[in-house]
Amino acid sequence: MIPVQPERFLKDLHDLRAIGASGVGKGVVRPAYSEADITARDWLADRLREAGLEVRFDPMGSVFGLADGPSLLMGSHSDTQPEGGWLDGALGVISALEVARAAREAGGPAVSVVSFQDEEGRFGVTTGSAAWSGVLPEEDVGKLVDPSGVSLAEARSAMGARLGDWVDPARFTGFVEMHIEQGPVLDQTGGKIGVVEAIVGIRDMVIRFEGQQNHAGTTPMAMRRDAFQALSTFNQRINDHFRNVVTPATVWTVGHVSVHPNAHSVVPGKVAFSMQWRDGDPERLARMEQIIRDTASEVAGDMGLSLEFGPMLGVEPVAMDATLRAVLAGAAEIETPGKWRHMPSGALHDASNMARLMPAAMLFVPSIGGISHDFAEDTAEPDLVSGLNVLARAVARIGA
Ligand code: HGY
Ligand code: MN
Ligand code: MN
Repeated sequence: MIPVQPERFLKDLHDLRAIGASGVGKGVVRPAYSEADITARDWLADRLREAGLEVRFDPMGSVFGLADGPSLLMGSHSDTQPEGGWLDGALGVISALEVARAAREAGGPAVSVVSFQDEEGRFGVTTGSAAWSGVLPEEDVGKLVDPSGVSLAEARSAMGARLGDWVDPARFTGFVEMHIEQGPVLDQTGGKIGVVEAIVGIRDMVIRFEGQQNHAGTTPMAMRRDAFQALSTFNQRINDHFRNVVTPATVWTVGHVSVHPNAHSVVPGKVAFSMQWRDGDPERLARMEQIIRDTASEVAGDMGLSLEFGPMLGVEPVAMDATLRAVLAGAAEIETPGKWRHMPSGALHDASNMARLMPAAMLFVPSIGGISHDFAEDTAEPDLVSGLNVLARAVARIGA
């Protein structure tokens, strides 16, 4: 087992949490390329240097700490959702730092560390690792803009001269990511460790309806071409149409809505909204896409509005590497006997993209109340340390 130091690990987790602290509970606000995000990456770069690793920033702003020669890559992301939890991504980055540092102090195995940029998708879907793995073609990166219209190119320029060339994936023997579950399963079953079998696939696009902006008092209901009513009708119809296509594990979300002009006394003429759906079956994702496109066209036709689909982003469902999974499971049985399980991931992770480049595997620890993507996200510290110990035991086996 690699001689990790839980106190040092927990201190670094809390020091990282302080960068972009929201002031609400343990929450953090570190959107990709924000000042807090870049400060956190510089802070991490210093820790990686102190650990004796070669620091590199790639063209997207993902930051690596590289061991010499072939090495296992470990990590996650340090950017957050607009209202982020202190552990989503950060746990994977800091546990990787601790394992890499302790392994180096113990004379091996060689472990490199990464914090990917924009896993939380301010600009896309797991943008940094998607660009590195080719899931997101280079020419599409330049077209990405965030919901407020800021382009990725503009936001990324804040990282200035830090940005360098792509790191060659061939130097890595595999990728291992620890992450909070972000769901209720371990919390509700008293489980301590999840060994991830597979990660769901995702589709995400912006849909726009445009009707007629008008006076909210003088425009009779029958004469309106109300963009919000179109969204409302669309949402109700897809929920009906999905009924015989989806399973209890399928999810779909309208998370971001902008109504124009967003005023009490104006019939909204425009609406733009995010349509995101996830499932483990690519066939089902494709069928849902067809239903979404057909239903939006039907509503636009029925209500006399125009319709526009934005570019669709996505990542395919992916299975985790069986060999790495078996080592994680063996370590979990030693560290948390009978308190671990194989389980799927309903959340997307950088491991989804890494699995295209090399053998990839993930480890979960419980989320209190199953809460994540919220300032209230939290995990009991003994559970964080259990996860670290499972990693330390597994990486000693993997790297041997
Ligand atoms: O949305 C996700 O699944 C990830 O947390 N970005
Ligand atoms: Mn995450
Ligand atoms: Mn997340």
